[in-house]
Amino acid sequence: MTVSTAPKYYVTTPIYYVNDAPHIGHAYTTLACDVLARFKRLDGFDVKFLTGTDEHGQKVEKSARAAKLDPKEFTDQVSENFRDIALRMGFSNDDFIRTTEERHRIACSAIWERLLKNNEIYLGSYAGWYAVRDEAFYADSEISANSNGANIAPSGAEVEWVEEPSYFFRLSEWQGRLLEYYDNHPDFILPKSRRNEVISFVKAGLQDLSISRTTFHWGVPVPNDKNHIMYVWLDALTNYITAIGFPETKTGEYARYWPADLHMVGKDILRFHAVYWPAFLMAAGLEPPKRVYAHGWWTNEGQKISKSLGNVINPFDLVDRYGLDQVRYFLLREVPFGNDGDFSHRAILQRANGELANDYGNLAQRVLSMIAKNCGARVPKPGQLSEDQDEALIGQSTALLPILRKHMDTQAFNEALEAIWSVVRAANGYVDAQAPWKLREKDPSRMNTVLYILAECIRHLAILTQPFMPEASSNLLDQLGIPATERTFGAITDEKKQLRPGLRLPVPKGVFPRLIDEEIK
Ligand code: ME8
Repeated sequence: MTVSTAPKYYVTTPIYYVNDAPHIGHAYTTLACDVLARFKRLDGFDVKFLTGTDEHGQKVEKSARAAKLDPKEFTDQVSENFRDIALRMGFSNDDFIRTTEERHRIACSAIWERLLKNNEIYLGSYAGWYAVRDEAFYADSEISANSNGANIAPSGAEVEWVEEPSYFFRLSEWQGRLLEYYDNHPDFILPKSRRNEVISFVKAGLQDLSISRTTFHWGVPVPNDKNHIMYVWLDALTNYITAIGFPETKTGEYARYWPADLHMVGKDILRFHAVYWPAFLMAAGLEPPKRVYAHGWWTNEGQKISKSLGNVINPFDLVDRYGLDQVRYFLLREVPFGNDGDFSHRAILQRANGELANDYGNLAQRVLSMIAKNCGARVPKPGQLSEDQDEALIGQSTALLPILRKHMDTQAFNEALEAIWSVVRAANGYVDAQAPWKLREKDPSRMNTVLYILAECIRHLAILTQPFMPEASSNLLDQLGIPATERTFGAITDEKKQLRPGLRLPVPKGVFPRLIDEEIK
């Protein structure tokens, strides 16, 4: 067996409920993780990127019943949609976990046994509110009435009164250790505003948590008591360690990848990840993850996205309409990561045409066509470089990688893209200022230098945009004659990997078409 000496990076998405078809919100979270996974792989990390589906619980059981299917049959069908979306969006996940798999039952039983052994669980009975939509218990103080007189949780989900025997987790005893953990790990919860919310919640005091149910049966059986199934959130959260071979902790993937570097989640499920999960783990004698990032919420043209409003954005349709790279770029560029965002067709069209077709696409197209026409379709040989013009642009291009590393390590995707675009704009400015088309007769050697500098700048850009826009970037790298082995970030820092003058280039073709949408004026 070869042991990798590369640093590791373990990133996870939430596992999605299979009660519904995947929509843009699910695609968004997984996209963010995909971009990070691709970035880290190109940067030499040994990456594990996990996504999957959450298939137990009352909500899924109810949906199966509504579809007149047995829950297993239903989850088999709907889980496929999430695999399909991963394929269509170009996600590079290394594993896809389903909580109905045997490996997961084994891991859930093992974490339960550890909690039991450590005296973290006791049998009692639960009487209180439960929201099936959120699969969450709520305190009396959190409940209000909506305009129809129904009782609702702060999330807006309707709650029902539940009374049943239940095992409890001694969450109330973890307040101090959780606060200490947040204190010692200031970047455990990002963004900062969300961290503060979690800290206030924990400071207000924690109740013991009901972690088993007896009134329905679609779940993982509690190992010591067959009348109970495990609470779906304890079951679901455990997926992050199931996928790396838990309960084996000493060797193999768990030893290599745990603690996870990042659990990416939406703000709706932060409490489960930043309070319950680290408490479960610490109580089971396991390490908490290194970071939970809670991103914001997408609305559609100003409205909440919901099936009942009929405004669910289907990512398949979006990709068909605008192209994969355009959708990937838009989602991460439009909104500062962490904030809420509003989807609009006009906005995606503007970005696809303005920033992709005009700024980036045109830059590449202009330069590659000039090389094809004026340099015999070969990488031109540069002459003497001028410090303030040529070296300035190359300097800006090579300075990008450390800037991007910094932004990616805080999940600031929009800032990473802005940094890349500042170089795209600088390169376009350089084309206009140098006007290489005017140098053909007058000073061909200078023209060669200018085109070489631009080609080198595009090489940097295309390598660095691969995580965001894999198709167009790889297309550009093909057009620059860059072999597959020279597309990692190592090729940016290694001077020997610079474009070799004389290399024959293929016929250039545009990578970002201008989009016309008849429905948008
Ligand atoms: O909560 N905007 O699954 P879920 C942005 N199974 N992101 C959105 C979104 C929107 N409008 N809608 C959904 C569950 N999301 C549990 C998770 S993890 C151990 C168990 C994304 O299918 C966002 O990431 O309801 C959110 O947290 C997640 O989908 C909820 O997916």
